[in-house]
Amino acid sequence: MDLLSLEQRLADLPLGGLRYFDRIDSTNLEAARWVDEEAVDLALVVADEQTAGRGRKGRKWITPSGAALAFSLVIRETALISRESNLQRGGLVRLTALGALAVCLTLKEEYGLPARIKWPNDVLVGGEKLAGVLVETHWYGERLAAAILGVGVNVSPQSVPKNGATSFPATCVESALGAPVQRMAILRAVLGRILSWRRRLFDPAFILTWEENLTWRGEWVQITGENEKSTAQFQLGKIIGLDQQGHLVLCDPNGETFSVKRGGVRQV
Ligand code: BT5
Repeated sequence: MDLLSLEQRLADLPLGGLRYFDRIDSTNLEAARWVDEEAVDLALVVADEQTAGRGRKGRKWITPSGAALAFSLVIRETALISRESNLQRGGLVRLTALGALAVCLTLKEEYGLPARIKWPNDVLVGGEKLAGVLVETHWYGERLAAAILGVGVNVSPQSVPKNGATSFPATCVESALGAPVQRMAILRAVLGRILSWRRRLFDPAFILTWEENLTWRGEWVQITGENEKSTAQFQLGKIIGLDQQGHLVLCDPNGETFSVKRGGVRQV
């Protein structure tokens, strides 16, 4: 992977600029620095290797060289997410889902893999994590200046952290497929889907498609976050689907419905 071949490969996409690094701390951090230098909407940062890749809540994301995809897209059309009506409709959650859905649909449609989204931000194949999404916001005072949509995809087996290095089993595209794949082809396909679904972020079809691709629907899971009353740590529920804010909707063992805004799920 290098800047020239990336530029050629992505030439037909309406990107707001491209920065490529053989090695960087984190593409999300670089995108934030670029926002400070006035990055425009759809500016893209790609790295071959990350030395301080970021997961949610201060967790780490591992990206060794030559094996994975790590990129961040600057979203400056923040009206998209910060307009009051859109914030109430879960603008930022939808942006996280946009990344996960684009990876999930690419794996299904281009590679025939049975990919699923583990709410809210992971992409699984065969119950193992193959990609993660991290959306971070950049504020000037009280004004949302940009959102940064960061996506990491494990492509070849060297990208998969060793046993015990992750809290959840991990895999990669090539192991799931049993064949070599081109990182830039995946990047092109994921970006294409991000761009086309971004226009439909608040359409009913977006939540529906996201819901269709959720893993563990109809199954019992444990919540690893909070519900609307902040009391759902480890609460047991059967996944029903999503509401219009992109919150996960479940029913508890008494048949009562509840929703979860933040956190994650794990199988029981
Ligand atoms: C995520 O967080 O899954 C978000 C990952 C986002 C990474 C992209 S890469 C481009 C951009 N730049 C960045 O710096 N970040 C974004 P979370 O759900 O919190 O999962 C993190 C957990 O996943 C870690 O604590 C590990 O257990 C596990 N993990 C770390 N690296 C992994 C990998 N390569 N494959 C599978 N699991 C991994």
